[in-house]
Amino acid sequence: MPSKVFSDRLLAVLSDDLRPQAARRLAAAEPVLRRLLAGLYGERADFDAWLGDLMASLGALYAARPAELRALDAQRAAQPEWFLSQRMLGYCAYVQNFGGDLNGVAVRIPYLRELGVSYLHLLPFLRPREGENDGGFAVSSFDEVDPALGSNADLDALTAQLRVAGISLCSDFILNHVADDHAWALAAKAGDAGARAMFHVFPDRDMPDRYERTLGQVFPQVAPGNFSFVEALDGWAWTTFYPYQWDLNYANPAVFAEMAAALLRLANRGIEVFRLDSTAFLWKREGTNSMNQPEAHQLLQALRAIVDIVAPGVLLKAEAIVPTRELPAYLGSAAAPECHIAYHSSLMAAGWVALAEQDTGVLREVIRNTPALPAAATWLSYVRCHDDIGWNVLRAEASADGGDSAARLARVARFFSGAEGSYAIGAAFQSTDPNAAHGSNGMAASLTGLQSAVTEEERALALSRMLLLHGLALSFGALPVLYMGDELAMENDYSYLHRPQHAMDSRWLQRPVFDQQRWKHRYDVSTVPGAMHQALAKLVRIRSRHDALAANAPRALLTDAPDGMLALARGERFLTLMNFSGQAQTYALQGVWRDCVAEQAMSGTLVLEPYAMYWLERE
Ligand code: OTU
Repeated sequence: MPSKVFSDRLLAVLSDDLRPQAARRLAAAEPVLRRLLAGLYGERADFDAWLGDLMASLGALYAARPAELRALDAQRAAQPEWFLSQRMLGYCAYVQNFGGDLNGVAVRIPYLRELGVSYLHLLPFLRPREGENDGGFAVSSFDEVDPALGSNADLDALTAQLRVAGISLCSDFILNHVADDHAWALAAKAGDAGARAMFHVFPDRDMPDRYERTLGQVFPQVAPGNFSFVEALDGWAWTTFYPYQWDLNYANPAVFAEMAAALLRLANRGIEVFRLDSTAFLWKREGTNSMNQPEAHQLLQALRAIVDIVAPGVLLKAEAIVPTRELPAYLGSAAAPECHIAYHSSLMAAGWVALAEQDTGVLREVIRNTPALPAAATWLSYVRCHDDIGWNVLRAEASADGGDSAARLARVARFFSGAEGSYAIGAAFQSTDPNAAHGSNGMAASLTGLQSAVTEEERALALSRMLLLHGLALSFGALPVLYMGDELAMENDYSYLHRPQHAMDSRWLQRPVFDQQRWKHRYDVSTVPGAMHQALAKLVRIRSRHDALAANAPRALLTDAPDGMLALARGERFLTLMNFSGQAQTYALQGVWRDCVAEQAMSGTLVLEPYAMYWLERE
């Protein structure tokens, strides 16, 4: 059917004043959308009718988009690289830990502004499953705020206040699975065939066993296997994560249409960025690990085309914790854009490897494997997050020297669980085998030695290591996101051990409640939280003044630095030097530079003390 038929279904819903703009956006994105969806679902007899209905539903969501957000759309469509600025800074927190509830988060807006934050990722706040819910990652309703955290009206008020403060709200959009008490799951359990088809349900173990031959495991200890028997279904549901998180079946076009509409309804509440959770897992294929499949990318590109039509001010962020070589695909290309932002989990993990090994070999390899990006797309850099630091993404880089990557990464994991006289206090995640590496948990401060520090000198070293990792995230060329508590050097939280539903999941070590006492000391540099906060805030300020540090400004790895160091040039005029080792390192500067932190001129051979970092601009 001709393009016009589908575009008309969308346009028909709109008022006269909206139609010209919508028509322009459709001309640009509708052919792409149709091609992608035809590739995924075109074989179905009812494809044209389905697509027509999808377009009509997009039209209704277009019409419902508040004027204020439409204005933001127009502004951002005119300036699509707005989020690449060196003035963009992210902050990530759980609502309940940071502010108690959504209104409590609003109270902290001045604190965020003072730190220079312009992007706030609040971890899941939609109505979760009753009981265990994986920190909110098991969603029962995409249309309701978790009553424990507030109401939909509170969310609307928060997005409005954040917008005024110049802060974009980012929400998780958990599109791979829903909770087993989501309306679709309940209907499926009650015998509704249409609802059952929203999921991957198998009557017996035949297909699950065939898939299992090549599938990996995300939670091998607490949730082994990828399928769960559900009595009420009299069958096996695909459950990549916990048994109560049912994977959605994107081979069913109804799933795509429903989820796209759910995302846009949230966008119309003022959410400006969506963290697309577990994007790697969206499409299943026998004989593979069912990750990073071409169809997963087509689905994301289709979602992007929809956003570009209805809400072009909105950003999509891919959470795909996959090897470096699989990452660029999540950002798509100029011809087929996908997400705007993708977590660079390899860079994050490699920073920690460099600390553990006092050698930047793996980190350099990751940087070499990080390609230049299409315009208006970038990496998300971070020191750590609410999940574990996953080591397996580094398998390729960790064996680039010909060695055994599993043994090497297992050594790193042991280091961060505190073995072998290490300064770190953390926990290995999801592996009982000391020779296997899965992930490591712990707050940055605890993993860098603050919690184990006894002397002033040890505390100072821990602080240097924390700043070093933050310096990497801030200067790499990305959208950096701080993780709540790190800016105050908060340590591990062991309270999860007393909560039976969390005790098995050591990711809760790094999900503490915001520490009001440390916060009060944030200006007092004689305290650890104050020293951390002020030093970090200074780096943020320096970064904001240098367009050489903008996300996609040029970056080059300098090869003349010793193995324990990383030297990154950001164009001709900016240089960051980082010592990841406990030994002093030297670096011969060419020409005269200015140390942006100490505000003094530097030239000749520079000595970097253990874990020291310099941000230099050319004089
Ligand atoms: C994501 O993460 C979330 O960040 C986790 O908090 C959730 O538990 C999970 O999805 C399920 O919703 O593999 O790429 O190894 O890195 O669970 C998606 C732990 C993921 C996480 C992993 C994960």
